[in-house]
Amino acid sequence: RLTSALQDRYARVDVVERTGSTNADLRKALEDGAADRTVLLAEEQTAGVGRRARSWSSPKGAGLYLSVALRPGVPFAVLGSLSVVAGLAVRAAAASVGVDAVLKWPNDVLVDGAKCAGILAEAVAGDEPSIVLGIGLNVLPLGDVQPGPGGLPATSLAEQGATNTDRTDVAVALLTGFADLERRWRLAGGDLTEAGLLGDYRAHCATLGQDVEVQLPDGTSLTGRAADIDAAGQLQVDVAGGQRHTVFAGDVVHVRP
Ligand code: BT5
Repeated sequence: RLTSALQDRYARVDVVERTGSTNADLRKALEDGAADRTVLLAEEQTAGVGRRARSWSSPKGAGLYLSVALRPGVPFAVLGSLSVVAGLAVRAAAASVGVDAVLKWPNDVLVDGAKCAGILAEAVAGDEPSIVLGIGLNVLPLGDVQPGPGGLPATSLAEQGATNTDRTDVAVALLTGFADLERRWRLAGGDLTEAGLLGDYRAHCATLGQDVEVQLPDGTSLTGRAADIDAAGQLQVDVAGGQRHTVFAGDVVHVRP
């Protein structure tokens, strides 16, 4: 059902019972020449990964664990903004089953202060830049999960009152919506403003306007006001003294809501 519903939008859709990580599998597949718009969905992951070597809890049948391999033909430098596109697609899929989620920059989808989905974009430089976009979306309750960065607990669509928890239906909504948004993004050369997506992101981003501490990948951190998101999906932080910093990647910890 999934494969036939998606055949117009994707070159290939595979569903497997179990794998280590769908992102790792598609990274390898891209190296081996996989087509643009290849999807892999697993019922269970035994080594699901988050960012910065964290793990993603992926018990059998509880969530959607899927990745999309893309060769979008946009410059390597703007590939990161695809996380924003994916966040919007997850938000819309949750909304389609009656769950109102918000986005926490750069890659978390939250409902009621808890995390129901995470996004992992892994770009590969080269003559033809490519990217694997991984999405983990909790549909049914997971059991015990370690709270994430900033102490975020986990939740699922079911626990948030979803009107439909059929994972195939949610996967079709998510991947259909993502394909349509990604097409717009691609046609705009990866520029979120051009694609008309920045307004939508701003409207649903819970990070903007907050006093935040951003833990940067190099181990340092930055404290200030999350002022805006730019067309490349980067966070603009106004620090004390009035300087504006552009943050490409990091973990946001809310200082004061
Ligand atoms: C993420 O990392 O949020 C990105 C997660 C991406 C997962 C997908 S599943 C399909 C594809 N294949 C993969 O192997 N990965 C992708 P990060 O922001 O680093 O958050 C990770 C943290 O969230 C962990 O350290 C836990 O504390 C917490 N966590 C782990 N599993 C969770 C879950 N299922 N739901 C909510 N929180 C979780």
